Amino acid sequence: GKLHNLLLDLPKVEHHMHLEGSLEPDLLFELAARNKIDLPKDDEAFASSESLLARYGRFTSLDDFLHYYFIGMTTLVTGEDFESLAYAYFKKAHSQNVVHAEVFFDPQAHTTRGVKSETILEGFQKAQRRAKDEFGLTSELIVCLLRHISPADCHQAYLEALPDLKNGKIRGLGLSSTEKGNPPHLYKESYEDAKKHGLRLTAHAGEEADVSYMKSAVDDLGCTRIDHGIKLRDDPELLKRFAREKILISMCPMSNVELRVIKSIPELPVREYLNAKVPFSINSDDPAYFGGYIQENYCGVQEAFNLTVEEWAEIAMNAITLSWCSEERKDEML
Ligand code: ES4
Ligand code: ZN
Repeated sequence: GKLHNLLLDLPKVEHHMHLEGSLEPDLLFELAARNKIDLPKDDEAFASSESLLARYGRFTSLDDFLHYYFIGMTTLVTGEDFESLAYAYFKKAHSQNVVHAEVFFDPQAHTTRGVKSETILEGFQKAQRRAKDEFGLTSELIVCLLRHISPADCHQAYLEALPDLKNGKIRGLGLSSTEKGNPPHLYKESYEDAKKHGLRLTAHAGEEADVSYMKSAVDDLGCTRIDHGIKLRDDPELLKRFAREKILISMCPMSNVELRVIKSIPELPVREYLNAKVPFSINSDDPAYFGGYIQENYCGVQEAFNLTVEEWAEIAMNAITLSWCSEERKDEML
């Protein structure tokens, strides 16, 4: 049957969303005007928020999307901009019954334009505090290294984030951007250091590239979570290991369809992962770009797989128990 009302009421945890990927076209144009940021004049997609949204519906690949994603975020300049961005996401997430969110951000995309890391972090922290006070929604920040940038430059960015990783303002380390040709092991120096400090580790792997990238993220980087990770059926031994070690896969169904990684949601390995007890969560990735927030992704999975209440309960429980919040917070959510 259709469980969409149950899925809306279900307390949800989000593990895979990029705050910069929640920048809706209307806010993008508003910030561009306010901050006097020039958007590309040679691309008609930037004529209006309607044309931009229409272009978002025609992505051909991860890189095609990343082109727009990195232009969009150049409109973010002040602490208030980062605060508004994150607060708008938390508010929307709360409206869909998200009770806890672990969210990525890309400091390298901002510091290379002259935005100070403190500006970004202070803006996000204000939004996090407001979300907690107003909605009871808790959140954690995960800093992403951008793998289209050299491992040496990424390591510098990691070292800049390290004090805030150690003091808990940032909960963990991630790896994103162009996957193919930039395998996880290249970023070993940063991950090894983070591991020494006992930090939480994840990486985007097995999105566009093959399952060997997932293996490298686990073996070479020590990741305990993998973002996207939809290629596991190609390595049955590794699949068993994910189940045994409870390595969480943060899937993003609408993202995969919009970026043409799959043709449609039924192609996702949801049945295989449920049968093999590989833990996974369902997430929005870049909701302003892919046409839906977490609820639309949950409903898309239900349309495709017609899961039972028991299966949804298992998905929701795994999302809570494999979160990177405190044990006390998990107990509150269970
Ligand atoms: C991303 Cl869908 C996706 N893949 C890799 N990196 C990303 N950064 C933001 N969205
Ligand atoms: Zn992502």
